Amino acid sequence: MNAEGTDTRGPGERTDTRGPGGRTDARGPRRGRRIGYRMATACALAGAGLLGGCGGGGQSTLHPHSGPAHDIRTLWWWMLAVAGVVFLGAVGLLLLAWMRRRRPGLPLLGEDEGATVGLVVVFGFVIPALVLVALFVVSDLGIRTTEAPAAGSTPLTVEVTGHQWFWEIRYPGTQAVTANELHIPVRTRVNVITKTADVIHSFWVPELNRKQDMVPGLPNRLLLYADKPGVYGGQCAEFCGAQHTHMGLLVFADPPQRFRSWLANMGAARVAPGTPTERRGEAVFQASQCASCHTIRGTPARGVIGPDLTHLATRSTLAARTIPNRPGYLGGWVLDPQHIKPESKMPGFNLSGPDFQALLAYLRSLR
Ligand code: HEC
Ligand SMILES: [Cu+2]
Repeated sequence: MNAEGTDTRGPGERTDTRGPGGRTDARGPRRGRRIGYRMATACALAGAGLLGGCGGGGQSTLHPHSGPAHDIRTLWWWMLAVAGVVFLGAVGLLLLAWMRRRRPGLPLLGEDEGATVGLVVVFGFVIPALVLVALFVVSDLGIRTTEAPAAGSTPLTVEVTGHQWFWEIRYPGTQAVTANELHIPVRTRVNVITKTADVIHSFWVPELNRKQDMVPGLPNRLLLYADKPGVYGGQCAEFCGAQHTHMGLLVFADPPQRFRSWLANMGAARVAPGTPTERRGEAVFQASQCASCHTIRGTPARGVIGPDLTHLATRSTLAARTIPNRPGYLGGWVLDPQHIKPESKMPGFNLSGPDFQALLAYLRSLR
């Protein structure tokens, strides 16, 4: 690309309006090309932004992947259409009023006071009331598919508990506990029980179903179903404090076989450390307060303030989808979580080189 100020032509060339290329203006095509580059860059950036919105772990209500989400999208388009008609009607009346601003009375009706009052009643009350009641009936009573599944009607139940600011995930009937990455078998109705350990959160996976609040002392239920394998993004949808934005989750809809082996692994205790470094790392973990907040099944670590780390290395993201689960990020998180998620309940740790490396090796081994 040719940036401003890199013109290498000599002064003579500038006045030569008929160069070897047959150009009539030495500047014209260049400037044109520059603008072209800018347009291309702008388009590429805009495109990247759009793709970012619908790439892996998509999170758009307009890309449904289940029956309930389809119904929600249909309702969304209907609401937009109805709102559009009402809006255009109001704008039309405003334009009409403006065009006739110098003429007394109403078109067709003249200066009849009764007609004026009638119009105010119709447009100000009757039409809005009809439209709002109709949309209410359709959205609140019409969509049955988004309802919580009847008790015992699903082959699988998952318990998701909201914490400031991560999701704890349990599979009743198994030992499996994990965080922020919920796996379900594809094309299977799953009953999600939503709970909270502190404030009100809201569980929302837009491509699969509606939102479900997590209210203290009142477990709720939500149906999760994915019609094709994939990864679907979710987000806490109820403001819950400083790091509400960084309370994301991923739903993996796996083929049944893969789901079963994933669940079996999640239910097992941690893989015992295989190397001296990993063994040293486990000792550092037990000695550095980590164990007072985190559980690693198969070790004395039984803390419940932070996420269960028994199979940490199987997750693709850390800290509720805030950073990728890669060595550099993991190390950065352990040393200074407050930089990544200010106010989160995990303090930073000032660990020395070899201890720190051993701890990281151990955490990376928790498959
Ligand atoms: C005072 C409690 C506390 C202590 C002590 C603590 N943590 Fe945490 N930890 C948390 C909380 C809470 C989170 C969740 C933060 C979030 O996502 O908002 C967390 C998250 C993590 C995560 C990311 C897990 C995931 O799946 O996203 C790792 C890894 C981790 N801690 C490792 C450690 C290690 C290693 C130590 C010891 C050096 C430690 N923690 C000490 C509370 C603690
Ligand atoms: Cu929340």
